[in-house]
Amino acid sequence: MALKLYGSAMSTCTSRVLTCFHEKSLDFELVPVDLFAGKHKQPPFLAKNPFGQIPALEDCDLTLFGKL
Ligand SMILES: N[C@@H](CCC(=O)N[C@@H](CS)C(=O)NCC(=O)O)C(=O)O
Repeated sequence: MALKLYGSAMSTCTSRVLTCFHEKSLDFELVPVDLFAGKHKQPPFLAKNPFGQIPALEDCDLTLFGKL
């Protein structure tokens, strides 16, 4: 499976991406990031998105993320 979405289904920003994936019938894995436990501000996630915000999207070697 190539697409990995790091985020939380409870986050609007993540849900927006999930909606697009479903609309396009893409095969993906949702990797949960626990905002309430502050996991988005810890090194493993900051390696995906240095801004510490969900979601982050990995497609093989490519990582995409946004910032408000
Ligand atoms: N422009 C970004 C914004 C991402 C964003 O604001 N994520 C929020 C959750 S919906 C977040 O990570 N908030 C926690 C924080 O900023 O510490 C996008 O749309 O992906």
